[in-house]
Amino acid sequence: MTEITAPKSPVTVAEFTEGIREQLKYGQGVTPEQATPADVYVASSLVVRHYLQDAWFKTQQDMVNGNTKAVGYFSAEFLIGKQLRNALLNAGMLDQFDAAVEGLGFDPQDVVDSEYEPALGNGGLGRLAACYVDSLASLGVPAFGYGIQYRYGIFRQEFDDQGRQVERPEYWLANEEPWGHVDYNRSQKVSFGGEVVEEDGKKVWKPAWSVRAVPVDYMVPGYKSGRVDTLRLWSARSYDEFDLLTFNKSEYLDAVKPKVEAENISKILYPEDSTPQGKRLRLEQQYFFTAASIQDVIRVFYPGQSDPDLTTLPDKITFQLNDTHPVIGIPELMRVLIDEYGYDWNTAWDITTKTFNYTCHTLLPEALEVWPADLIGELLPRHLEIINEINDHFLEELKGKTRDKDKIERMRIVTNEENPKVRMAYLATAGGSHVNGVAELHSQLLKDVTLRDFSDLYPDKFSNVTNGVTPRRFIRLANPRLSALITEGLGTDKWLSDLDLLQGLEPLAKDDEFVKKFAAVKQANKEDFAAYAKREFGFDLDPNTMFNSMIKRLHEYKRQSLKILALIAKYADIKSGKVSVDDVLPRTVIFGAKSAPGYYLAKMTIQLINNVARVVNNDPDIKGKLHVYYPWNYNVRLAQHLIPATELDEQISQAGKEASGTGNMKFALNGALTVGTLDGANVEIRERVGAENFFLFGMTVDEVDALYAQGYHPAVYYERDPRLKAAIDMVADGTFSNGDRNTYAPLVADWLTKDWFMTLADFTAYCDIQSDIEALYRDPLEWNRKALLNVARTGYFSSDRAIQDYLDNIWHTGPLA
Ligand code: OAK
Repeated sequence: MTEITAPKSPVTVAEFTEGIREQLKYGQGVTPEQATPADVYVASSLVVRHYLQDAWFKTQQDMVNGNTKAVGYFSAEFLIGKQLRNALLNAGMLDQFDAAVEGLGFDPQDVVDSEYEPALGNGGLGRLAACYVDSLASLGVPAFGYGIQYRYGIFRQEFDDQGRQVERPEYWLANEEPWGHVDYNRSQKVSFGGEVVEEDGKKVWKPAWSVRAVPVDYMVPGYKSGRVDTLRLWSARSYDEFDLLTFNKSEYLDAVKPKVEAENISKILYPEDSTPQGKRLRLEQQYFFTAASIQDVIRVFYPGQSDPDLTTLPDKITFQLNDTHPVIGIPELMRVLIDEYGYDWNTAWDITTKTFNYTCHTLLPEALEVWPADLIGELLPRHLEIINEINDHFLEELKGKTRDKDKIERMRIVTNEENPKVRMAYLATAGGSHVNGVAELHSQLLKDVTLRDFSDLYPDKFSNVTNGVTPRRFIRLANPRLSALITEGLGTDKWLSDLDLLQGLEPLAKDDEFVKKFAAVKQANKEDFAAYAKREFGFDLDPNTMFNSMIKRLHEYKRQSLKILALIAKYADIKSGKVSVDDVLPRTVIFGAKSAPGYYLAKMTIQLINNVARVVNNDPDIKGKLHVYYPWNYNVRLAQHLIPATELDEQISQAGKEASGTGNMKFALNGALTVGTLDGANVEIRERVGAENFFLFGMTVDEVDALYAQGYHPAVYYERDPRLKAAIDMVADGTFSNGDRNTYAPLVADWLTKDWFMTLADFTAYCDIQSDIEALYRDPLEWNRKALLNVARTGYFSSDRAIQDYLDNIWHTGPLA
């Protein structure tokens, strides 16, 4: 058994200081007197990396030599957020850093703030992947996160003078980035296009062009585990800098074209989230990173072997496909096994299906990726052949399982039509061992609806792993005050690696003095957030109002419209005198959300929210009782500031549409109460915190289905509830568009005639629950008691528990010895 020690860390502040001085001198070429906070940031990051290096080596060596199966987490997105503080925490160097930096005359906050946030994801799926690699390393499990190092991450959101979203490029690599280690010597070749020919009775793919996949490695230090895993993000480079022949003719742009085209592959993250797309470049990206990763795994686990025994691959590593984006990896592994290593079909299929598993993260049918077979054939002709063959074998297998011909037809991986399509979710389900959803309700709906035929015939493949979030980033780093109070209450800080220990806070909810301390933490966090919002956005938040947040992607199903309509209804009531402003509970509503650039109604909703903010915040009749703020460019950093300061969290999607949600977990763990529907993980959060500590409203999945079946007419609800009518009329009459009735006409028309996610049908219930919320808020002790119970009872939603579930039920592996 190998003995594991915690990562070697600079025990003294003096050592950390000396490390920074050295890096400033030899790395940055500046003296401490000349250094800027950004220089100190780079130097400090390199010091941390330096101290983690041995543990990183050792983890890799033990992984290759050890007897524990590793995990390869394949994801098109890793929304990792800022690295420095997280690495310091996990490596046990936070205090040394603070003291060293202060000793050199810098404010640690300024240094940390110099880091540019890598925004390599759109939302939930990408942030989950980042939490999962943190937990894998913290549990001591050998793992690779495999993805793409996009040159441009999710766009930087700005608002124009009309309140509309404007997308700006997010060039996060503009400054020195000390975390990514570019490893040119371990690059891989990834090829595209061309044709398949027969040579000696064998299929041979003759690609037309290739790109060089260069790994950029990020350390993933485990929290107190002594282990450092690897996040390997591929960057696309050209093999040919330029075409000399063309260049000689002085056609510079043409000459560099191949380089530009190759490098385009990793240039930009697609800004879609749960919305359809079908871009060739996206397929290129998907193949690029999965192909490079599969070759890399063979290089790492079978070093120097020209004839490796790849039947052992499933014992060495298991691949988790984070939604369908990396599913092209399945035919790629088949191709590698058959064409490059000479395995027969059945052996290759056995290895492949034992190696892959698939997690689905959506319930929206339009978000399930389907690729035109033609496009796959053009880019990856050999893969299309293999996919067709997988389809044929699969249909044969189905014939042995059922006589229901319609069912077999419905389950085709490749559709039977003039322009056939490849259903990636079906390919993933057929080509792997396990399929899981991300919350109990979601996993159930996958079995009952989305993948019903598959679950009928392969019931054992299906399971659930309810999502989780890392307590290191989202409690300890985001909310140091609450962390200190939890540690005080429990008498230990072990909860950071065993979040179930939070249950120990339960008795303290009866202790008024403790509850008051808890309330004081929240109040201080609100004040901090107000100062931050002033600094960053120029907003004037009043920390003596209720802080009510809704942060997530802007999507119709998430129903930001419901929130804004309810707010407008309240405003209308005050304006019309139905409600006296003096009776209104002071509330600050904070939105954070990006919309996909081409999503018309979502973008119009952003504009509406901004204009409601403009009107309401400046209306003297409101006497400051209602405020709306929409900080632009919602990202991980903003989440870390806002979540600890929030008292009421909105999880108000239409039941049956939000696969899980992870913001809901972060808020509950930071002592916010939730107003929500029975959707995604809300269901499990409510079960755990208790119905009396959760504001439930709205239709259930069954009620939604019944209403659709019966025929949904949103205008009926508009006529029925005068509050709703007043709110919609106010949007329609130009109150929020300087009198222009056209601005929001498409949104109003959609609400009244389509309202696909039944915002109007849930409006009355949503407004009604507000009186419960406000009555409780008027009793601060009771509110905080319930909020504390939310903290005490949500330890289950740690990503450590989620990863343990994957280890036990799907990956069948564990920590290194
Ligand atoms: C993105 C692209 C395609 C399909 C799904 C997504 C996505 O981000 N889904 C989100 O995943 C989160 C993590 O599992 C869930 O919490 C969200 O409910 C889900 O929308």
